[in-house]
Amino acid sequence: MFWRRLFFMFVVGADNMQFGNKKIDLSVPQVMGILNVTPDSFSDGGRYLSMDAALAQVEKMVADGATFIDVGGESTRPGAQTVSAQEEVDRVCPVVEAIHREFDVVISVDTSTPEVMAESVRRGAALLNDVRSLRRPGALQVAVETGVPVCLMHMQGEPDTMQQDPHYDDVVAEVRGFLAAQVASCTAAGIAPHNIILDPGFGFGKTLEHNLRLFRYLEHICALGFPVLVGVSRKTMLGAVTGRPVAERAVASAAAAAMAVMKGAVIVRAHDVRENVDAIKMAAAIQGV
Ligand code: YH5
Repeated sequence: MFWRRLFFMFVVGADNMQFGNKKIDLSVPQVMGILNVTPDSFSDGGRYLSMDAALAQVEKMVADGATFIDVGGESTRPGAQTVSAQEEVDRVCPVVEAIHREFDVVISVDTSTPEVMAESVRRGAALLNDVRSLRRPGALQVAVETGVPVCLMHMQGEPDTMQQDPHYDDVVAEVRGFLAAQVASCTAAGIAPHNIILDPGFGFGKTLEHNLRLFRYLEHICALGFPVLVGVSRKTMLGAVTGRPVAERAVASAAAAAMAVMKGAVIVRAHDVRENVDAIKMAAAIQGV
């Protein structure tokens, strides 16, 4: 797998990945803008999402240079309410459909729910981003059937309890081993290797020390030979280092994004698209890509 990818990169040329009808060159780092569609994000105070507000944010992120928009309707915060599959479909899919109609951007869905995956792809999503790595019953099967690329992320435990005393003997080796095993089961089930993106899952069942160590050795994750996506934007680890509240973490996010790209990541998942685009452009220019 690794050698095949290396052959493609150096002999065949540009490292393109197909998302629906769009080819994205992942030899150039790209930003994935985050769109939360949980009721606390764009609500009018009630439980209904304001579609206009959501689309205005997408418009801004696309204008700021986002290649992907990641639409998520399930909060993975500890203590967050679990939502039914139907409720998640109702939150996410109309937004996916509207983005697909109005913007020329790759739509990703941040979901672990097979019903949301299937319906989102029907309405124009071209990437399945699953923090549970397709381990929910039915998710892997649906992902295979849709044929779209998938992002497989490492998480220790489940969101509700994952930050209660996470433990690793060797965080880098364990995350790498988990991702390699997920690649094996996904390819065995019929997902094409060229449709796989990997993510070490910063903040998902990891202490500050685990996150920093994993970031320090991010090259070891990239060495698996798949495109790597990194999501550190505004996360608690940045607050722990800088002492800043979540609304003031854009600079720290962009700095970390540049570091991730220097270590080989190709997609950065971010709230502050403009800042992150500039940061990774500098990283890419210095690297010579
Ligand atoms: C990710 O890393 N993360 S949702 C806590 C925060 C800020 C942000 C309080 N989905 C990832 O963004 N998908 C999420 O500070 C993701 N990789 C991938 N692939 C959590 C989130 C966040 C949590």
